[in-house]
Amino acid sequence: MRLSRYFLPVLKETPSEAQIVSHRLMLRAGMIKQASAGIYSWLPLGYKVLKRIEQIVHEEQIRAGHIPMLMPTLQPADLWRESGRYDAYGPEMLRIRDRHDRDMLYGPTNEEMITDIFRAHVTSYKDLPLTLYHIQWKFRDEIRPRFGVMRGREFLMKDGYNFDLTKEDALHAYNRHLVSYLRTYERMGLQAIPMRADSGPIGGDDTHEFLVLAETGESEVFYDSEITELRFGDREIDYDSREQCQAVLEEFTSRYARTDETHDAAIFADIPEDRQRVARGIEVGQIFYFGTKYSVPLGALVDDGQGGRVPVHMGSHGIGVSRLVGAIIEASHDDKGIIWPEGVTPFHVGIVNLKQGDAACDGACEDLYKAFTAKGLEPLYDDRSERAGAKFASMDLIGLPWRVTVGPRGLGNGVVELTSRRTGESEELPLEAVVARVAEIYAPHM
Ligand code: 5CA
Repeated sequence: MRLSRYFLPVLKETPSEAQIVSHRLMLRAGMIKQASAGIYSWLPLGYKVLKRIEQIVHEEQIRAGHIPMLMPTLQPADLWRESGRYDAYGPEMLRIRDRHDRDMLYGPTNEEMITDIFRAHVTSYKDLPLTLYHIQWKFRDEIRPRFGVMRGREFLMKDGYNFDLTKEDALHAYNRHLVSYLRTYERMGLQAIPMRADSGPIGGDDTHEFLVLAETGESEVFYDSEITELRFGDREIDYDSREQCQAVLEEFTSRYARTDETHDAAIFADIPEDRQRVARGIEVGQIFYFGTKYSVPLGALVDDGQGGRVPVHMGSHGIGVSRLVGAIIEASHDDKGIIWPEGVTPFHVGIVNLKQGDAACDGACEDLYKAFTAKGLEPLYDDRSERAGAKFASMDLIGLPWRVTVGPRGLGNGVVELTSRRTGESEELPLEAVVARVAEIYAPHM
């Protein structure tokens, strides 16, 4: 993409309405524009990051054996009357009446709708296990939408639902989700710690939230500092293996880590004092096992192969896709702007032309642009006739992890400069070498 042809409405002033850094930076970098409280348009740069996050979520869900689909945003109220949640959900649910006076709602989550699809089509244990998921906009009429996309009213969620014959099978699905979530967040450059939590309106006994530690997080968390040393890394896992998935769950829940809802001061006090941590975190996902809470009232039964019909065991599993954009920025920025992890960056590399209109500089930038593109990388070429300082400031603000600077002096020596946004360190390389170097950096992320 050439910046002169792009739509990147960066703001010079710091918006006064934004209280936390991710919200400020998303507005300043021209990623979002508020439409009304807690409802945002995703401008091109923000939309690109959102799509990258979605793509990682899809890849990791499919890797775990889960099946993508798409359910609508509007749901009939009658389904929620069947489960008993139509009244229970309260004022967070946006209720709508259509022209035929039918009660509808903008879905805050999809347990009822997916169970309705399941009961219409699945009648036998032979079709289990089954995990379906979608990535779809949700609406929760939050009393205090704030912090930009962090606590929105309309927000994008990945929500998945498992259907299993037995509790043991459903707990395997729970563990499988835990493993796939660990991989998902690490690919985004995040450490998200599973913490024992409360199930709230979704229900059930077993639930973990995934928290990214950040001072601006809305949740108070208590943990043993040893848990922050755990990494999933690039280990291979067989998602069908109960033992392997269970072992990962045990490893990642072997140290104390809880949100304030389930915090137990007595157990916490037993952790050596120098390892006790009280901090704040951003909840970027949650997994639930709730057994037959929805399958019983909605009548989602299967024949069990032994002459009986039994309600299926279920769980649901959510990732806050749009919230993640803010969470990643909270975890990765400096006073100049955003620093995107390679896994989610909107463009792989920025090209800054220090002397627009100079034949050698323009030619070298065009060559780089073509060479990066041929390697499957997306460059953002700042081809505007701006001062170098302004070009650097924009690049720093929008946070591409790598920048190539092309100037007449370097070109005279046959080199351009490759700079890391994270460390600020630069190295001078010939054109072909810089392309190979950037391609090598991104190889694990392609
Ligand atoms: N049905 C279950 C799992 S699919 C469910 O709805 N879980 S949830 O309520 O925990 O939401 C899943 C994730 O969505 C949360 O972990 C959080 O990251 C994100 N989320 C929830 N509310 C908001 C909101 N108001 N704005 C942005 N993201 C949100």
